[in-house]
Amino acid sequence: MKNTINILITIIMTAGLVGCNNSEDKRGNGGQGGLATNAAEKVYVAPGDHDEFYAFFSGGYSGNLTVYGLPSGRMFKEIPVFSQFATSGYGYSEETKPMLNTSFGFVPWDDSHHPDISQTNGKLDGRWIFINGNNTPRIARIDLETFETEEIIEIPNSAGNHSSSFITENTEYVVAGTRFSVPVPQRDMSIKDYKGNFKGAISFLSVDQDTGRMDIKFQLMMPGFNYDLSHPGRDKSHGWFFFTTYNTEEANTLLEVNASQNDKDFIAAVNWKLIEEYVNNGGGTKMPAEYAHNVYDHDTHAATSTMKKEVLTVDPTKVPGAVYFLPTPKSPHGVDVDPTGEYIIGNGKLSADLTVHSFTKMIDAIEKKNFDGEAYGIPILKFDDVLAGTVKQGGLGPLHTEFDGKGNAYTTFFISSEVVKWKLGTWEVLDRQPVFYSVGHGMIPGGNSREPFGKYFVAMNKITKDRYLPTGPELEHSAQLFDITGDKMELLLDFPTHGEPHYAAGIPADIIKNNSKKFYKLAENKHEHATITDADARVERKGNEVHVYMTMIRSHFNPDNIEGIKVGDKVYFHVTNHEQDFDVPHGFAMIGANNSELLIMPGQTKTLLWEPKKVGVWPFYCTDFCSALHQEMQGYIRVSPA
Ligand code: CUK
Ligand code: CUA
Repeated sequence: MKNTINILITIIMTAGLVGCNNSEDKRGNGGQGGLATNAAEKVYVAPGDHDEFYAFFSGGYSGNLTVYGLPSGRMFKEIPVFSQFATSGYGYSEETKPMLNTSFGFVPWDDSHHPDISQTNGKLDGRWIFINGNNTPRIARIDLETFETEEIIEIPNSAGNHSSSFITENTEYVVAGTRFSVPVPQRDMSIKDYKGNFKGAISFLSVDQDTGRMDIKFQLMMPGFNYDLSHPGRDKSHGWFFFTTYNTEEANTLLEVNASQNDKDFIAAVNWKLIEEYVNNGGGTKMPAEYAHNVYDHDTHAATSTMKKEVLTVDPTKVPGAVYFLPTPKSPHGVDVDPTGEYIIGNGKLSADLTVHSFTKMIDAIEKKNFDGEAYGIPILKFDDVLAGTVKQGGLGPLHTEFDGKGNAYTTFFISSEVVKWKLGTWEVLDRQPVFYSVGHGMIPGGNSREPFGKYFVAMNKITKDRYLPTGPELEHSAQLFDITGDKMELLLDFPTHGEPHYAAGIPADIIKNNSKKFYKLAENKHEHATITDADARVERKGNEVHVYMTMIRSHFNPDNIEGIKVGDKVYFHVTNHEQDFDVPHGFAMIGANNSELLIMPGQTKTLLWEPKKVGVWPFYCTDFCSALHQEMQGYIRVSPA
């Protein structure tokens, strides 16, 4: 019977996707939803004026983070995080290569899904933004003064770090999860023996409040389910963290019929404060685990990579009261906690309804020890004991919920391509608007904090189809901006995004714009190969390694004629930008270099490795049009036979 239901759902999903392709008249209401009559006025940011919000969109398979303005939908920057980025030389320059180091070696790509901005007392504070790498499990921290990736830490014992990088309300912890449970420690074993033998590690990374540095405080070794998404408790539920699970059947092949046999999977409620106490009192077991911890230093303008050797693990059954399971229907995807911390919303992606659990009822049920058995020693709470309510007829394929801070919730529905606004507590549907098409996450600035800025809702749609001029088979994804200040959501704007944004984090521009760094002070440059005065510009040979200490300023390089280089040498160009003003970068490009160019900010030093293959006289030049004499910013290197 259940298999039949699943097959039915598959049919509905397919039909939903086909349905959303129906080419209605895009000028009519069918293609524009509830378009505001004064939409243009509401998104218009006059030339020279600034947007009200920053919005940071994850890049999905681009591995990066893009910065947009709201309400204009203008893209300001792409911040390289997990992927090599030739535009700035990130991951190509000698200084940034260590950022992409892992226990698997150099991994210059990842799949980034969920950015989250640091908080203090449950409010956005704009110090840092964190983002997960899904594929080779990692978490990155980006500094919001420099908008540069400062730290990447690998997560051992896990695979598919998807339920990440959500943070607790004082940025005490950033969390990492395991979408794909794996043998821990990794070993050669039969895949068929998955059930009962694989583990799902949930990692809590402490964050140093001064430097932002992350450290894996402990890993909770959970049963081998798929831990999909997570959300921290807020306010009254601060101290708890909630994780959705699917495949609680522990099937080793997830053809739909196998993975969705259970009518209900779980939301795992983790009392991290209790585990923190247990660990601080010497609890937990250290186990060998290799993982890279990469840190970029803004004084030396260079990254270092350290390979860590062990991690502290915690068996949840050893800490009574630390973990409970809340039954939640139909393979929940997103889990979201409202700003008061009372409601825990599980979005069963194969369901039409939303399940809302009550934190207060959960605590009561725990106190009464009213359990519905256990799974691997972890108590299962009774569904009816923890249920606060059900949002009926919401739509089809609910994925994620955001909050406006005024008692309303906004849930995205992938299959029925719509956003549904509903009331917390009464579960009444207040409004629904179509989106084009198949929305994943939505985002309200601060929407996952205690104090959302409930002015705009951004829908991040998976399918673009006919929304823009066609660009061949490959299209950028489409975002849609809604005004949510009235009773009904009003569509204001479509804009393309970059890569595949799964989630975004928005913040009022005022919180960060005045702290944004303008340039690096040359006098404070502690790069080991910096050239601070022109008199120090030089070429040094050490065996077959040649170090060129080069300076650049409008509009010349020093030195600009270099001889004495031989085929087979390793030439390191350490280039220091001597400009001391906002927005005067210079570039450095070398013919035949098999990496990239460098884009060097004022006061900064970057290094390009060049291994000349051919005898001759070879030019290099500045890649950024920096002055009227930009074209004069060039030089030559003479390469002689080995
Ligand atoms: S996920 Cu992509 S739509 Cu990675 Cu948060 Cu749900
Ligand atoms: Cu420097 Cu162009």
